[in-house]
Amino acid sequence: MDQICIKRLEVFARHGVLPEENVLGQKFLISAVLYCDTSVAGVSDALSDSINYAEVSEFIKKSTESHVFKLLERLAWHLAKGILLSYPQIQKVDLEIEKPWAPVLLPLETVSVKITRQWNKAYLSIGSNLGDKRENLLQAVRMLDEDCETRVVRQSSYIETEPVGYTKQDNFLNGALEIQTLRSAESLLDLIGEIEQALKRERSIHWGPRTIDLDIIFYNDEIIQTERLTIPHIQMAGRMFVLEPMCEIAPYVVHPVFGKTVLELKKDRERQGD
Ligand code: A4P
Ligand code: MG
Repeated sequence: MDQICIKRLEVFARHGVLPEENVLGQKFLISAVLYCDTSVAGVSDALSDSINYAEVSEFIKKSTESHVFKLLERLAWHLAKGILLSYPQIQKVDLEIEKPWAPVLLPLETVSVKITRQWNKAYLSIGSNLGDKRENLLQAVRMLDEDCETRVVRQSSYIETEPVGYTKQDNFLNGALEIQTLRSAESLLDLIGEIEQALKRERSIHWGPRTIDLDIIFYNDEIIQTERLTIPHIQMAGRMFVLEPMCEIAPYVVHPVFGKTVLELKKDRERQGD
C-alpha cells in the first residue's frame, strides 16, 4: 500500500514517569507512516482525494501537547487511534516516538517506542433463541457499532435454524457480520463478552438456549490459538447456521487453515449432510 510519511516532527510536551518531566516538559520527535491508497490523487491532483499531511502533523502536535501520559506506549496508542479514527482513508499507521532528552543519565542518542496499528477485518456469527430473537440480534449489532473502536460494515439477513447440539430448545435466529475494528482479537472477545452480559446471557447449558451468542469466525487471515481463543472458530466448517449467513456476505473469503473458501466449505457440508 502507498505511504505518506511524516518524519521526526518536533513537539514540546510533558509525558514521562518522573513528576519533573510532567512539569518541565521536554522534546519529542514523532514519525508516522500513513498507509493509504493515493492512486485517485495521483490522477486528480486534488488534495481532497488524499491525506493532508499538514493537517495530520497539526493533529499529532495538538494531541501530544494537550495530554500528559507516563508512558510513550500510551501516547503512541493514543495518537495511532486518533489518526485511524479521524482519517477513514488511512488503513494502517506506523508510529515512532523518540525522546532524545529522556532522563536516563547515560550517553545515548535517543530512546523510542514504535508501534503499528491498523483497521482489522473480522467476521462474527450471531445467534439468539430466547426472548425477542430479532430484537436481541439488532441490539447486539447496535452495541458493536457503538463501540468507538469498531464499525459494523456488512450484515447478512437473519435466518431461522433448527438447534444443533442440544436439540430440546427453540429454533435459533442466526446471522453473520463483517466488522472493522482497532481491537486485538482478545480485546474483541472482551467486547463480545460485555455485550453478551448486557443482554443477560446466562451460561447454564452448554450449547443451550441463549438470548445472544457472538462468536469470532475469522480475524483478518490470522490463525490464533490461546487459552481463551481459537480463530478461525473451531466449529465453523461443520455448522450450516454459520456457513449459510457467512456465504451471503463473504463467499470467497478463504479459511486460513483449510485453504478453502466459505462457499467451498458450505458445499462440502451440504455433501456430508447431517
Ligand atoms: N472461544 C474460543 N474461541 C472463540 C471464538 N473464536 N469466538 C471461547 C468466541 N469465543 C471463543 O464460548 C465459550 C468460550 O469459547 C468463550 O468464553 C471463549 O473464551 P461461549 O460462547 O460462552 O459458549 P458456547 O456458545 O456455548 O460455546 P461455543 O463453542 O461458542 O458454541 P457455539 O458454536 O456458539 O454453539 N444451533 C443453531 N441452530 N444456532 C446456533 O446459533 N449455537 C450453539 C452454540 C449450539 N447450537 C446452535 C447454535
Ligand atoms: Mg459461542
